[in-house]
Amino acid sequence: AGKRLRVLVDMDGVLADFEGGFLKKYRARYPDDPFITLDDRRGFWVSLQYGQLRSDLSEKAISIWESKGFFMDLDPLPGGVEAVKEMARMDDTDVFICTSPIKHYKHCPYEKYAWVEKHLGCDFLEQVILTRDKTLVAGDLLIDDKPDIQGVEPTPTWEHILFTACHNQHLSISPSQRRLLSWSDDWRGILDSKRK
Ligand code: UMP
Repeated sequence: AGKRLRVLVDMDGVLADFEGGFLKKYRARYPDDPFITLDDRRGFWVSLQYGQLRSDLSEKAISIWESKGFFMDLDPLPGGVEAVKEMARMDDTDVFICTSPIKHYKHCPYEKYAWVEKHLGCDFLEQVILTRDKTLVAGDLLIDDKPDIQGVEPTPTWEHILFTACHNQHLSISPSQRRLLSWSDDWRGILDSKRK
């Protein structure tokens, strides 16, 4: 009897369309200001790239995800909800949603739970981990679109699988790092590669 596999799945940019939701609401709220198409996005931090475009745009970008309804209204990314549900039904597999809330806490933590309830069901609320430091969470795999995941633990237990997103698709990564190109890619093979 092998041990159970523990998979940590990020939310923004992996299950929920943060980038698409941001651009839509930014353009609606600031129709006369310049914007960055998803094709031109580079780097994990949206606020940083908008600030480089014009210094006042960093604050305007931040105002979008600090608004009520932003996280709740995010569309699911194709295949993500289905993949996570299938993982949760697999033998000897535990799946957790591991996501970092923004520090403006008025809406985001509540809406992340509400999003999980809406798209995955209330039983899945048991699987939600909100943390600003994912290195402290023990697991076999962390599927996440952020290229550098750091925190106080220098040697996290998980292997980071880089989930491809508009902001990281051009990044060259070390040969040892593995990518998941989308939820149509072979996530089952990645899970199997970690089973002993
Ligand atoms: N976020 C920012 N600034 C940005 C882009 C994203 O604060 O420019 C937020 C959105 C998410 C969090 O709540 O950072 C990233 O969380 P993870 O995807 O790392 O869990």
